Amino acid sequence: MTDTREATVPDIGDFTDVPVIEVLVKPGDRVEKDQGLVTLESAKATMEVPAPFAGIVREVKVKENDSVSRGSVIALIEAGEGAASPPSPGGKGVGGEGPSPPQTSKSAEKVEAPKAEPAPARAPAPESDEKRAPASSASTRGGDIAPPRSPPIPFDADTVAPDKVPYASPEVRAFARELGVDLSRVHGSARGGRITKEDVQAFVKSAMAGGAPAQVAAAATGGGGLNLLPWPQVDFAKFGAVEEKPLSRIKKLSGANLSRNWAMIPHVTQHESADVTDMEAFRKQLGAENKDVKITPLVFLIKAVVAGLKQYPQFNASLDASGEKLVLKKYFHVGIAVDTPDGLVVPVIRDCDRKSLLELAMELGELSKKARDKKLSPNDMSGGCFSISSLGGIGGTSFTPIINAPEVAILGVSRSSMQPVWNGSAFEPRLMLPLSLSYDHRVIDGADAARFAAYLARVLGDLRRLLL
Ligand code: CAO
Repeated sequence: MTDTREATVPDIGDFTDVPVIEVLVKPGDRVEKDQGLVTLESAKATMEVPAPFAGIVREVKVKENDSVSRGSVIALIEAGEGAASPPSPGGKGVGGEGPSPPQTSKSAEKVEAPKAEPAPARAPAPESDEKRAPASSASTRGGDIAPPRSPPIPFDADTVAPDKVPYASPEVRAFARELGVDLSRVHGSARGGRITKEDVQAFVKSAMAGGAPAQVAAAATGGGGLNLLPWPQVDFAKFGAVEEKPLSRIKKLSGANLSRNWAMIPHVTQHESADVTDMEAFRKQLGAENKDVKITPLVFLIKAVVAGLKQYPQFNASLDASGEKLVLKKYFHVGIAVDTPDGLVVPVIRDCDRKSLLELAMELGELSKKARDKKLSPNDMSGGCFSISSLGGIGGTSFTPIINAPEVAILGVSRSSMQPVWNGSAFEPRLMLPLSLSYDHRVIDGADAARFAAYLARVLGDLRRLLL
């Protein structure tokens, strides 16, 4: 007896009617648990809906450009390692057009796929088709193993309104990425506004002739507007033994974000130092009283940052898409950079102004674990107002963190150390915490940054100020 079940869209946060931009399997394909079935492109991120179990795809229920929400059925999968499979319907298969397999949804049991895997919002460097993982040549009893894929193509919701998701095939998207073209700016000439390769080419031509905004024209001509030399091509093996190791998916995606932010935001970093001797004594006392939760200096920093954002609202802001207006936020969601084996991610703790130190400590522990277990959802990583990047558990005396756009500032924290501090008549040993505040100089003046950083130092030096 066969065991055919439905694979459905899992919890994808607040999104509904999310477009399917790629169908990754066809009837007859053998899939492993967690292998991507389709790629969805929400307003915040691109995500794959993974297979909830291993088996043979019997029917694909969606096609490109369909819209799905939580619970929508993506495919019928016959569960199990040894599921017998009919031959794959010769190359045509995606979009559920192939012949229906014997088991249908009538007998299918609903199984929600594991949480969709998010991809940070920005495209990784394009990979040529040849460089992608080799297409499967292995034919198993169950059919073809769908080849491992390059990361989904992300969607930058910060520059594109959700109702303007660019309508283009994966090939056209890859082509646009290669040329550095933002598809949201390309007019689609095909039916229903679909963007063709020719549309992208025409756009690039127009950009080169000065018909597109400067940044796009610059990207399309390969220089990012900076008139840069090409990247050095070096055969390192000429100089000694080498080994090649592909960058992780998170590294590729966050790398693209970091490059954009570094290149497009005029960063300045203000360094400050806070006397945390008393704070540290209080932290130790709290830790002794609450052994079930780890209370690190970071939670005090979150509290101090929230107080700073209230005092200096221009730090709790973003430039709007036109770059001419500041959007001031009345909520206090703080992003925390978390180091994971695969790279950096920034989950967000919401409503930090309404949470106690202990609540923040618990949530920080949960989010860091979720990040390291690769379980963060797009929702966990969106909505941040300001980020903190703490390297205090590792070391260092200062660094220059990169702003997490569209935020306008980020606080870097290094390791506290005992320093001799002059108290007016003698040197006293005090525990000093180095702070590095990077800010977007288009939005924040140097004097305000110095005030904000000094304010943080004052609050951390005397936590009673949080009550003011
Ligand atoms: N000074 C001195 N000690 C510090 C400290 C500081 N500024 N910050 C943390 N510590 C201590 C903690 O108290 C803890 O000590 P105990 O184990 O004795 O209690 C130890 O260092 C380890 O702390 P932690 O790193 O586990 O916890 P955290 O709350 O400070 O940080 C997290 C949590 C998730 C932010 C952190 O683990 C992490 O991933 N940091 C890296 C972030 C990163 O990569 N940033 C760079 C991004 S590039 O801009």
